[in-house]
Amino acid sequence: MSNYHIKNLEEYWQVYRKSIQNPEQFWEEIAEEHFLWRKKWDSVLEWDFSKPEVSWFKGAKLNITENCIDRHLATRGDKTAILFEPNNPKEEAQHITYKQLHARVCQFANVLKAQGVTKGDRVCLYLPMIPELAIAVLACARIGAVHSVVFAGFSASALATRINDCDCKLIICSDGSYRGAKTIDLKSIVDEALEDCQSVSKSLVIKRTNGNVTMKEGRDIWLQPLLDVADTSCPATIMDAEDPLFVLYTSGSTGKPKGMVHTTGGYMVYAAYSFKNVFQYTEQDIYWCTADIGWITGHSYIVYGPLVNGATTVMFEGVPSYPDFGRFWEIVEKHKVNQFYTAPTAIRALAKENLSFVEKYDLSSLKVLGTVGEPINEEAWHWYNDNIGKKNSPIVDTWWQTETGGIMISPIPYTTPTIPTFATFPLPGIQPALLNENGEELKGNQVEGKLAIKFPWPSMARTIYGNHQRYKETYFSAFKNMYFTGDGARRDAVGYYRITGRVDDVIIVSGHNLGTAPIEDAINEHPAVAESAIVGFPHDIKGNALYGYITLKETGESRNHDNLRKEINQLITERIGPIAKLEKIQFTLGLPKTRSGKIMRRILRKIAEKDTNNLGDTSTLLNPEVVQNIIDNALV
Ligand code: 6R9
Repeated sequence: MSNYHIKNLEEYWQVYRKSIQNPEQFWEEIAEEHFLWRKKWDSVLEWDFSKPEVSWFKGAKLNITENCIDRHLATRGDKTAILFEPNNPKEEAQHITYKQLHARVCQFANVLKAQGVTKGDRVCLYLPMIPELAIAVLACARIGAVHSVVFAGFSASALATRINDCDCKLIICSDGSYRGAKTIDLKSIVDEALEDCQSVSKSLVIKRTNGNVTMKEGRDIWLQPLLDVADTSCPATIMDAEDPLFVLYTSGSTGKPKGMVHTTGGYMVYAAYSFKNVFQYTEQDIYWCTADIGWITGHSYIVYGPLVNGATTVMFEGVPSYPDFGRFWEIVEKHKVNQFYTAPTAIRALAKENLSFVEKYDLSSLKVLGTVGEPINEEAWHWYNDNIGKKNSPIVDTWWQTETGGIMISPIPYTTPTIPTFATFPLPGIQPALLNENGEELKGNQVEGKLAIKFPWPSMARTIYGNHQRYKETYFSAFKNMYFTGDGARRDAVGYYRITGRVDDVIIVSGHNLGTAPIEDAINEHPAVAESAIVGFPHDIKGNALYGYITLKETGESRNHDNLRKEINQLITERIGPIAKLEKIQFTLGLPKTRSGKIMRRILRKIAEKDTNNLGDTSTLLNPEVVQNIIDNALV
């Protein structure tokens, strides 16, 4: 039996038990068999959650790019590593083989070296989803520089905050980016950000849109001419397993964004292991994750996880709605995609559109469908299952976080029977716990509480850049000797986990704990509803009452809003009980979302509480315009 690739439920249990009984032996066997180390570790795991300090494979030496590229060259040199699908469907797709990727990463790494970047330096990447983004990530890793990718939808001030927080020495950007019908002038955003960034002395600029840009003398350099003359081989800098690989920012409920620091050895092992199992990747498969490399999902499951496994990973530059709502499915057909991984928000947006956008395409290549980022509501799950998977492709509802580095709770397709809205079982090596308000662990099944993790796993973030104290307070102070996720979950009769949402979204109404997700599920079942978000607001008798923000489908609904309110509450009563009925229902044009598609309930909560003077940090909002509209029409 191999620990590395699970193929049935019996094997899952055997492997899971082993991973709990003897975690060190479990991970050591995997690390030994499937990766290239320049030197083996002195110890597999050392940990102390009270400090907190965790190290995996201490003393080991490696370079992650040798695992992603070099060791595949003999057997997979001509296999496509990165399959690039441009924004414009008329522009040809690019197939970058492992050999070509090797040459391009080496050239890029040599350019970085020539610009004075050395091991340990932080490099900011602010780029669209073009191959150079993945290549730049790998080029940094090649020479031991720490990449800090900032999603290229962030504003200049958000970019500056992130650059300054980790003192980046250099930035890699592009002249512009294509997003659907729009062309965005990225370089001027970078110029504005750099006004406030003293640490950045150089900016390497990639040509993508050929727009007019201002190049600042002595700072800005076009990348291509440097690449053209760079050597196509570059020895990999040998790193310690616990050397930082990257910093990636995630927003907390308060304060400035947290720069989560991930290290090299453990991250590599876990990203590779979880990729292999959750997507059941086999050698000839074409795998596509629609996330942006600016998020953790892109780091672990577009770049590192797939490449360490020698996979073909699709990179898509565009958006699901361009040139029309069939674009995703057109790409699935065109490249015969086998595994498709996306977010519930994308599924809901596409499910609103006419089914003919799906039916036009042959989706028979699909074997596994995945979702990530937020709880998936039942209606969206069924739409995905029925219309995309044709009930033949298991849906893996993968729960994890920027902080966890890799997927933590997820079905294994063709192995774990799936149920809508359940992330099901923890992956091997992951030891979840549910806790009550007093911090006591709830044993057994049929329990609900706060979700924590009791034992280290290889890809956990090791600290917050420059602020270990905040790391300790945020994640290791709620419960003794456990990592606290900030999420709540229920464990059902068979031990399946269902994520109930952020615990800060739990609303206690008349003494009853209500998760936002199941109520929103019920609301979304109404045929007129596109999307919804509920929050609590203070209520004299109940303690809290529920305020629902509901966006209707764009079907020209001329329905009576009062009737609609009654019908929605009737549905909630049916699905959850009268306790979950909404006190107030406001129909909205849209919901405030972060750039990664999460509804910003914090803002909606403030509006419901009539506290709109200070909405907090709104720099990560994708659609600030809807906020004013919601305030203007608020039922307060
Ligand atoms: C990978 C990623 C993390 C938060 C997490 C949780 C929510 C992610 C989920 C899910 C329910 C899932 N979340 N996956 N909730 N079901 N399958 O999204 O990382 O951006 O850091 O967000 O997203 O609330 O705590 P990140």
